[in-house]
Amino acid sequence: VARVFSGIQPTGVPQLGNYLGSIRNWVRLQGSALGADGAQAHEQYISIVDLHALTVPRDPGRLRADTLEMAAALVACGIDPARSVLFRQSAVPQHAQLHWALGCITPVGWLNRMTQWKSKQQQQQQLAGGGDPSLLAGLLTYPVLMAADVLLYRATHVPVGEDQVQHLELARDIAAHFNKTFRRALFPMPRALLTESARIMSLRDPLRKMSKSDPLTQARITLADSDAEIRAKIQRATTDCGGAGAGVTYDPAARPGVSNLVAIYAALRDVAPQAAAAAELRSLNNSQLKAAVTEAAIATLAPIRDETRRLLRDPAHIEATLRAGEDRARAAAAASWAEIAECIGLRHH
Ligand code: AQP
Repeated sequence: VARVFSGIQPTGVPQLGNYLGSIRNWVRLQGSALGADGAQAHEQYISIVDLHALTVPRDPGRLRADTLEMAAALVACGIDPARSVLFRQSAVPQHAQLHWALGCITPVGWLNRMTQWKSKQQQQQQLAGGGDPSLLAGLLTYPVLMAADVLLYRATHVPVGEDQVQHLELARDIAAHFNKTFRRALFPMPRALLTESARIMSLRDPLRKMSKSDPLTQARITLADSDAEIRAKIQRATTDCGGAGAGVTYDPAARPGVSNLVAIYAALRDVAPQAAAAAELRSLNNSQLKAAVTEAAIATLAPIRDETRRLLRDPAHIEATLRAGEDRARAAAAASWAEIAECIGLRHH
């Protein structure tokens, strides 16, 4: 059986990039075969990865509330807890156990090569003015936890965006290294399920990606925004002029602001490629383009927001939904861990 594993950090209200880049693909995967890869039936595990969220210090109450809100938003987006195993990572202790076991066979050099780690290092050094950056160990070993997430369920496919490809390659290297070290073909090699979806950029700085935790709230559209907030944020989005009479074009290098709006419109309206959406919008000026994007965004996001609000009125029900998913995830993880523990010489039942 093919198994798909996906994770999302409960680091705030999910934003439009999370939805168009990931969540919507997970919803679509529920109803389809794994496409080009040929695999037909598959199980899907979707984890709210609260252990990963700890790599940045967080207020405990806020983290718990964000986790519940993330679960409500995922269900409102169409994740069906009967068809996908939806669970909190911290409810399945084997994630942390496998993280430790894998960390003990992973050379530090492999982790030092991760570009995300290198850029975090640079950011912190700049913030600290070249002094002691006090980098936390969790930031370095984060990709090992991600490998543990995927390998624990023997996932065969992982939907990833470009920015996560390197981490998935590391997970494959760790899996191969484990299999070789313990002379057992225990872990299948997880494959990337590269999705077509575009990277959605910040509305304020279209050279950076849209992010849940961007301190500039105007830079992102969240799944909780009111229609008025969506309208105001898109109206104030950074645009760039393509010269007199240029109209709308799709050219991310030369016109990142307008191209980001085109990419958002294309994703919302399911038009591909982006250049085809630009052709559709060609005759509009920038403010008409913003109106078209606003209309598409509200049409998609308003029902999700209203359903999330409705679900959040009954937190006990969301908690019960998560617990049911966690029972299923724990059963799979316990069986998997027993084999791993047996393999490496730990107590296994
Ligand atoms: N801007 C984006 N465009 C397309 N896809 C995106 N994703 C995130 N931002 C964009 C995808 O969403 C999935 C879940 O993300 P995550 O929460 O695990 O981590 P992230 O990538 O760090 O997301 P954020 O929103 O930027 O969170 P913070 O601010 O906490 O770091 C991933 O598959 C990601 O590719």
